[in-house]
Order: sequence, then structure tokens, then C-alpha cells
Amino acid sequence: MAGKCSNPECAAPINCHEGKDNHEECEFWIKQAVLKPAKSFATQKPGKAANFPWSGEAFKVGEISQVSTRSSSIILGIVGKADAGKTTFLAMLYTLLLKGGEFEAFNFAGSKTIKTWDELYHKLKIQKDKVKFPDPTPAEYIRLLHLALRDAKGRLKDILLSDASGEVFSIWSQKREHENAENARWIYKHANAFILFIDCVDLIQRKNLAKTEIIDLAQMLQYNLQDRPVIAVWSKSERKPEIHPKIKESLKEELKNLFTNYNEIDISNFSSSDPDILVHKNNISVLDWLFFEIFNHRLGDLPENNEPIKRDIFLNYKGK
Ligand SMILES: Nc1nc2c(ncn2[C@@H]2O[C@H](COP(=O)(O)OP(=O)(O)O)[C@@H](O)[C@H]2O)c(=O)[nH]1
Ligand SMILES: [Mg+2]
Repeated sequence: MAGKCSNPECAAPINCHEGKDNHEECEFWIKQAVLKPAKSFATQKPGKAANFPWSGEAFKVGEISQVSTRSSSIILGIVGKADAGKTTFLAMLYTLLLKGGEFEAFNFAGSKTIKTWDELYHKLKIQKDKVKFPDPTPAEYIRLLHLALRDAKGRLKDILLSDASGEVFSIWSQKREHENAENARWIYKHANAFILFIDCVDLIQRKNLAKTEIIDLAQMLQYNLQDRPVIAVWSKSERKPEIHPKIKESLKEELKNLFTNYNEIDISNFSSSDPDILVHKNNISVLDWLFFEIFNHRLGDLPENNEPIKRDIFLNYKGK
């Protein structure tokens, strides 16, 4: 009695990559003999079509087996000091996807952490000249936000984005083994790729002090990084022109020299035009570049900040 899935990443018959309770009902399952339908989840009540074993809340570290059983999920580690704009980036990313934004090589196919995404979306309220930001990330744990993406061949990829409070990274950047840096160590150990936040406003206000902190963090990240990709994200970059040019250039240069598999991009949550590349395009391009480095099938290059965008993905966004 045999059968197999045409998707090499699928763990069926143990667990269907597409999330089907009965893997034989999956379009990718190649039947070679009659198999008994298997219930994947003990919690499934008979007669109920949709009774999900997840709550929709962000995953904690111990819960990620809920997605990682169906495929090896990709973890993107978001790294940066407190207040750098990490959580807002996640909120903006989801907002853009809801408004029709698209990744280059993947379609958005759902999420098992929809409740937390939704909370972030509702808290990031954008009106003309005014943005209300999400609440600060709770300090004690790492949240992992899930995106299910489908590639051109229709296969699912599970992506988990980490959201941890920035304090742990500041501690970690000074002392790798510090008892309060556990969350940073977990992200460093498990992430397949990293998004390193550079807070433009902090660089304007605290100048070289802010730069030194970013370099400390980057050096910690670089240690034993192997070939994991890193993208430096200049957040709040509608204010990037106010950073002292010497600080900006030296930081850019030093980061470039630290990493091999590296890129950088400017993002913002304030739009000066509609659409605005920094807001409506670049927040998604951060992931496009990482996906290309991870899966090696991105279609184009990162856009220049002044490159015209082809689709008006954000029409009707302002003023909502
Ligand atoms: N000027 C500017 N400020 C921003 C932007 N995005 C976020 N902020 C500010 O940064 C603060 C912290 O953002 P948050 O996402 O919570 O940072 P985190 O601690 O890194 O998760 C917000 O409350 C805003 O005041 C932006 O695009 N431009
Ligand atoms: Mg946060």
C-alpha cells in the first residue's frame, strides 16, 4: 500500500503540506493504492468542515510545530533596538498585502496567525499626515507571525517572521550569553535570514552613539552567520536626508564590509506621495530580496527609491 506526494517538501502521509486533513484529497497526492483516510489532528470534531487547531494568535516558540510539520518553514529574524520600527514594519507589510500588494515570486495564500496580523493592521491607522502606531511589543516573549505563500508551481511555503522586543537585542549586542538575551539568541540560532533595522531618527538624534549601537549589533549578527542573508532596513527613512552625511556613508560602508550575502533598502510608514516607493513598494521588496536569496527565484532587482512603480497597489490607502 503506497502513495506519495508530488511536492518533495511535503511530509504526507504524516501531514499534508497543503493543510488537508486527508492528504488523499490533496491535488498533489499521487495515489498508488487505496489508503485509509487519516485524521491529522486529534482535536478534529466529526462533521465539522473547518475546526482549526490554531487560534489565529501569533505563535510562541513552542508552537511552531503547527506549521513546521507540513514543511520546513522559513524563519525571518527581525533584529533591531527598541523603537526602531520593527513591529510597524510587520503591520505595514500585512496592510499592503491586504490592499493588494504582491510578492514577486509568491502569492499570499493565508495565515495561521491572522488574529495578530489583524490586530496589527487595525492599530496601524493611517490618515493624512498622521499615523497611529501599534502598541509596543511585549518584552517577555518572541511572537512569530505566519504567512503561507504559494509559488508559481502552486506549492506552499510557510514563512515565520519574528517579533521580539528590541531590548533583548541591545543586551545581546553587548553580551551574547546574557541571561536576559535568550530571545535574541533564539532568533539568531533559528532564523534562515535576517532583517536588520537601522533607525534613521535615532541616527539623527543620537548620531555616532546610535551608529555604534547598530555596528555592535551587526557584528554580533555577523559572527558565525554562515551564508544566511541579511538585509539592512533604513526605517523612518522619510527622514534619512537629515542624517549627517558622514555618519550615513560610514555606516553604509561598514555594514557592507561586514556581510557577504547582503543588501540594504529604505522604508517608511509616512508617504509623501501616493503611491510612495518607500512605503508602498519597499516594505514588500524587503521580503522579495530575502525570498530570492533563500529560494533563488526572484524575478528582478531591488528597485531604486525613485523607480516608478508599475502597479498602483495602494490606491485608496490614504485617509482610511
Ligand atoms: N518618523 C517615523 N517614525 C516611525 C515610522 N515608523 C514607526 N515610527 C515610530 O517608531 C515608533 C516605534 O515603532 P515600533 O514599530 O513599535 O518599533 P519596535 O520597537 O522596533 O517594534 C512608533 O511609535 C513611531 O513613533 C516611520 O516610518 N517614520
Ligand atoms: Mg516592537
